[in-house]
Amino acid sequence: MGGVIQVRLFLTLVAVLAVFLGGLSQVVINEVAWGGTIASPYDEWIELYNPSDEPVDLTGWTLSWEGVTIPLGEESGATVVLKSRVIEPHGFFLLERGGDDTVVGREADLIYRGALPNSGAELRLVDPEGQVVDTANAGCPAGWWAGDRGISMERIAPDAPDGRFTWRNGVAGELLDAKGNPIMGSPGTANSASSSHPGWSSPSRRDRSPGWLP
Ligand SMILES: [Ca+2]
Repeated sequence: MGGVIQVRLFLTLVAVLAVFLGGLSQVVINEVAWGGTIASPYDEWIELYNPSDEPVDLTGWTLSWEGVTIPLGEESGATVVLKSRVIEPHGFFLLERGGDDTVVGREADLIYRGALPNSGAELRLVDPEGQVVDTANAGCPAGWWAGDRGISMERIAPDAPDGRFTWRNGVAGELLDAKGNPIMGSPGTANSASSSHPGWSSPSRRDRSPGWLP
């Protein structure tokens, strides 16, 4: 009998801890331009999004994939220039590769070095405690779930889980690349697919159902 109570107590503690961590871990990898822009395949960029009502200080956080680790809160390693450490509530954080000319009309929050391989990679967003807060492209057997050369891979909603059915190709918006072509994606702004998937705006990521499909 005592054993049953102990198991129940343990499960309750696990559930409380999961809710607590879930409430803290809300920044997501929202868009990945692994194929660069029409101007250049070198001109890659990545967008993070903070769906919460509180600003998030990224000091101590990293974004990484195989062979590349980008400190988000300090200029070291793959981080060349850091212009902002904080993501505002419902705000975006734009990482541009190599320089600030990758996306014209939207200043980068961080400039990094390192390539996203066309053969695919798993991106991992890690908080100061070492917790993996979010992933992008995890489990993809080859290449990427979406995107192409010059076309971004965008999450259909910030609370959508990382998976086969939750990434789409970016579409042309108002921002331009280094040669004046439209960016096929939405760096620093809401993803085009978000408006067509309002059902994904659940109160929190932990409430999502694995059965959800578009
Ligand atoms: Ca976007």
